[in-house]
Amino acid sequence: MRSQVAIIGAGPAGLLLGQLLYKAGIDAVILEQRTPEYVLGRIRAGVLEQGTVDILDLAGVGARLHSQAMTHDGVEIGASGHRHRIAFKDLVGKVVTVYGQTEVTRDLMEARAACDAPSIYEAESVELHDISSARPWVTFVHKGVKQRLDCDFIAGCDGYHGVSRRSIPAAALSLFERIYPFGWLGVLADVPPAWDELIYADSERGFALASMRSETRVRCYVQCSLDDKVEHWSDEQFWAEFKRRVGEDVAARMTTGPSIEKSIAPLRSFVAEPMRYGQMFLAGDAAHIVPPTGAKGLNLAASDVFYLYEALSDYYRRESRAALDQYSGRALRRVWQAVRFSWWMTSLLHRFPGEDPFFGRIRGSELDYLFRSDAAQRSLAENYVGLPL
Ligand code: FAS
Ligand code: PHB
Repeated sequence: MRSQVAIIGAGPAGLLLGQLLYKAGIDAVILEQRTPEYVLGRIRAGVLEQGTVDILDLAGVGARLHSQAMTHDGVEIGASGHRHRIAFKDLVGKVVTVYGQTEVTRDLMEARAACDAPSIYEAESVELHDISSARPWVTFVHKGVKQRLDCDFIAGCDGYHGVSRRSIPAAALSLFERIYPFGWLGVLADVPPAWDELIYADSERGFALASMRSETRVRCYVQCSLDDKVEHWSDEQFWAEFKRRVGEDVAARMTTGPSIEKSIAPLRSFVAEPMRYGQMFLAGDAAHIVPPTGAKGLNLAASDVFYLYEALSDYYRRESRAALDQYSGRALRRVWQAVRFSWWMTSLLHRFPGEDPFFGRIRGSELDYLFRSDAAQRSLAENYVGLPL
């Protein structure tokens, strides 16, 4: 089997790259270890930057998003018992789109199926070979049969635990990581949101986030300890804790309901440099992870993929390798801006176990400055809505 590009992973990064390459007439095969149902069952991101929406439109998959998504002109930050609105549209003239990653993935899957482009699900034991040569190749096992895919390029879109990054010799990689001493317990429930825009709440008991997927479905999170387990939390316990943190007015008017999904996500900042080795290019979580506080993970995957699509299009259209050679540096510049912002939002809004009192005062002073300063709010706004591609 042969293809111009082998894409490892059918999450948002792999599927979006596949769709962009298809539109450019570049053939690609996607190899995914799981089933489509499993991929769709993972509940993750909820907020899209305008740049991401534009890239989804470029890929031809924005129709349902434009008919069903909500746009938000701001978010609220809660601290010390009151909330302050960060008015994106007034501050920087941009908005964000609330549309779950599950729906983005579903739109991309349906578009790929409609153009009959090859995706091989349940592709096991994927291995990358000769990635630093001009003729890389991939092997995998599908339905018990070992197969080989020869290609010009490999796109490692297989997430943090994938095989692509691990196929790069350790000596060729620089890894940067920060593990946060807490996680997020998230609940999805079919109840109407009692908030118009997202609420990021810092409270004495810890962080909480009130988000949503639609006018009838909420996505809510509470900061939890690293040794917490989902089974430790009944729905009633979750809602009681969420209400203690999100603010009395919201707690008083909100409805609760049974969780249709409940999971704990660990929080880490992680970057692998460079995002390229030979003919293999990393994109999305395969190259970097951010704590979800800044709503950047999915959006970074989209910008990586856009840069890689442009570079591959240049190569196949004009036989130019310049953009391929610039890919890693271009992507990493935006990655580190998002890593910094996500680290800052996480440090600002979470109480760290055993936090020294000095840092606690610094955090309080930072929030006080944020609530008083248009300049500080403009800085948060321009990062949250997304820096230019
Ligand atoms: P993904 O991990 O989504 O996809 C990688 C794909 O590769 C998967 O389908 C996997 O099965 C496949 N794969 C892995 N190894 C393979 C192999 N060896 N062979 C073949 N296939 C392989 N971001 C936000 O913006 N907001 C959030 O609230 C948020 N919450 C998150 C919660 C959790 C638990 C996690 C893990 C991430 C969260 N993220 C969030 C980040 C998330 O949205 C990612 O940024 C996004 O999924 C990145 O997409 P991909 O890079 O495609 O990686
Ligand atoms: C979500 O809706 O899942 C979500 C929104 C914003 C975040 C993190 C998660 O920062």
